[in-house]
Amino acid sequence: MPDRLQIIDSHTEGEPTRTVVAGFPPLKGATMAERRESFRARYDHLRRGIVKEPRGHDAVVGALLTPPVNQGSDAGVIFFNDVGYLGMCGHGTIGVAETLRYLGRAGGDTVVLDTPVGTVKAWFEKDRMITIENVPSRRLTAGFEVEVGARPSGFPAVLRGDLAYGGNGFFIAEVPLELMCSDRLDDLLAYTMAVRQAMGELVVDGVLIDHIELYANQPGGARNFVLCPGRAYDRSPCGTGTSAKVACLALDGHLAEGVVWRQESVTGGVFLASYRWDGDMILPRISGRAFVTAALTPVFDEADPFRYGLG
Ligand code: PYC
Repeated sequence: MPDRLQIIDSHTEGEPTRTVVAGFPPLKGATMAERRESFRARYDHLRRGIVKEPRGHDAVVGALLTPPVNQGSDAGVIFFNDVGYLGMCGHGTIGVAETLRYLGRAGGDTVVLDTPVGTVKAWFEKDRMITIENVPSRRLTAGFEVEVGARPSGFPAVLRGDLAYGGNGFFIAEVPLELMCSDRLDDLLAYTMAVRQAMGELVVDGVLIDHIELYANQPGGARNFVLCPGRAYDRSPCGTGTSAKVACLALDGHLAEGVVWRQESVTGGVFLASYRWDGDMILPRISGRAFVTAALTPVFDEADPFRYGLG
């Protein structure tokens, strides 16, 4: 068991990514999905110790770098959070690309990363922007309806929207713009938790719907709030959530290929999104900025009862 890891912290449009760049034990598996299972089975205590309190907090998304599994890829990455593991992570991919650039490990203008749900590409653009091309994204169900019981004042009793996939599973529904503001953050959190509770554990086409995305349209795009698995909300507009949204817009004929959709989070972070068709697949592109905030060497002291996290 390692007693030290090397970590680079960054944030992407406000949402933290904690990238483990060295010191983690090698994972078994020929695919990233197998390696994620090996992580879960053997080292879940390290996941907790890296992202949970007292070393982290519930909004931190971890990213473990591994050797790549596919020819032509630069690295593998497994994303995780305070409650478990993610398929893909859009803000996290931008954070990892910036981290590799910071470490001088990015090579050229692009970084190709293998994830448990597919290979994604990131490229560096001007003004510190990084664009990623995500895994194929799609709608799973249109017109899905949830009745929400106890809820903060002004929030709808019935929500209707799309179940969609953008590397993770989302329920995406519209609410009035006046609710989508930082003054109502506590209410947005309480409401989306109530929505998730009302939905129960829902799996559609093998996709677990574990993110709730509320949005309100505004000129050129939307403002959103995304509840992640657990009790944290995404401070960024959520890359996989924006991908799922863009897929639904494409399928409804509301966004043409290559046209930019501006997705703003309730806390003010912005992603510029578009998509391209590849045969019958929708490949979303998400652009945003990440900044390195710290280089850490966490210590796991055997005498510390909370070295692997609280709870
Ligand atoms: O950006 O895809 C994302 C994401 C998922 C969970 C938190 N951020």
